[in-house]
Amino acid sequence: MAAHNQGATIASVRGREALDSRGNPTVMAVVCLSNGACAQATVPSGASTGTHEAWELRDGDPGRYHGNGVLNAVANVDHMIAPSLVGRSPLDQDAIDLRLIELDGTPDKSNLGANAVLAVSMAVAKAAASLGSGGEGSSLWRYLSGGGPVTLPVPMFNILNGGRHASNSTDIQEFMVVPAGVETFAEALRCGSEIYHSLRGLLRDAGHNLNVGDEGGFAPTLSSNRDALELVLRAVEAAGYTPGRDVYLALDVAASEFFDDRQGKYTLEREGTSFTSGELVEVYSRWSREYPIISIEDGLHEDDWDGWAGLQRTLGESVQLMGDDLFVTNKARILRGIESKTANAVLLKPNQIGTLTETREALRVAREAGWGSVMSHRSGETEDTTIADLAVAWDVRQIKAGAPARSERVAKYNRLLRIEEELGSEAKYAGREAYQHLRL
Ligand code: 2PG
Ligand code: MG
Repeated sequence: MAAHNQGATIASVRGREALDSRGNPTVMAVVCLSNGACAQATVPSGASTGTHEAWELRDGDPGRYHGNGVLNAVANVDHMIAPSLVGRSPLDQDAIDLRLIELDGTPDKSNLGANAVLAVSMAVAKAAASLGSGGEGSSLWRYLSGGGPVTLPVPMFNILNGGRHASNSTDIQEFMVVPAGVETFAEALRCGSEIYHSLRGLLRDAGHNLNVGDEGGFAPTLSSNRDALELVLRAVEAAGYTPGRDVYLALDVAASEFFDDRQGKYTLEREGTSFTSGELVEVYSRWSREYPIISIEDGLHEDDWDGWAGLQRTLGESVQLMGDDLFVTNKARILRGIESKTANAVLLKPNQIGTLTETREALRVAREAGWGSVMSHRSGETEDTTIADLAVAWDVRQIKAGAPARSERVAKYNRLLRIEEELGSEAKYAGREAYQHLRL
């Protein structure tokens, strides 16, 4: 590493408005260093957002982008954040993130906007990585791993989209296939793509529409959620894989989206029925006996802590029960979940909390409790591939980035392919080891 790089400092920080995969504005940050190197990062945006997530700052000006502009967040990058980072070393991510947290001064980043803060947090990490301080080259994953163990994560491919990510499809938001039983990430990607295309064939033969939802998965109009499970299972088989050995199934129910506050019940429109927490847990139990389901995310509402504890008691030994809206990548909520035994895994979305350091902290507490973890995209994504590097660098072991189709999804998977190549004979695919917290 050239000596002048070690002393490089942040020379400028700029915000930009860019579009995400749904055509909505989002925040990009560009960080340039005193040695002339520049790095940029763009943040994603959710649709089925948790109530307890950090604040995504939008302009609310109905005359621009239907109120979704982010010029205020961009201005916060330029005028509030930049002056306090210029001149600092990009190499101390913790100190940079702490400064961002202090500058914002609120528990939910509602002052500067979590979108402004995260864009800068990620761009600083990328700029620092370009200095080669990870030891070799300029890989973000290498820099962020700090020499610790790295693995290629098991991908969870969302091949059938429903809920808020598609119209007139299933109540359940995501039906995923999980190639935990193959040997390498490249094989896992091939497996996901082959199953995706088998599913397309099955849908076409059955006369369904072949439209896709926000995350690239198909969004057929089916008469029940179970039909979707059945179709996905058949697609696995049609592609020549063995369910429960090569490939498992996973769900993101996103149950907060269909919880009826007034009745205190969960309404599955496709089934024409409402369920209490306990009844819905029974449904999941049944499905888990009939299908090789390895993971259920947000099976219950984001504040149904008692229901979650019941779910964990019933299925927690054999199924990954993962909190997304429940935990929102927030250490305090994860600690509450650990204390009250409400789950056994955490979904990590950097923009739910606002900085890389806080995201890593969420992972740390979950891991210390023996929980599983999954790095995640959002339904509104961009070409930014930071989450692929984070998954490898932090040894997260699972990633969900949508279907193996549509460029903003595939960009993450392609990045992982390249990292696997970069690691060569040292590459290690997490495979079944990602599920050490379960009895498979
Ligand atoms: C989820 C995500 C990503 P959204 O619920 O896990 O799949 O969706 O970004 O809309 O919250
Ligand atoms: Mg989710």
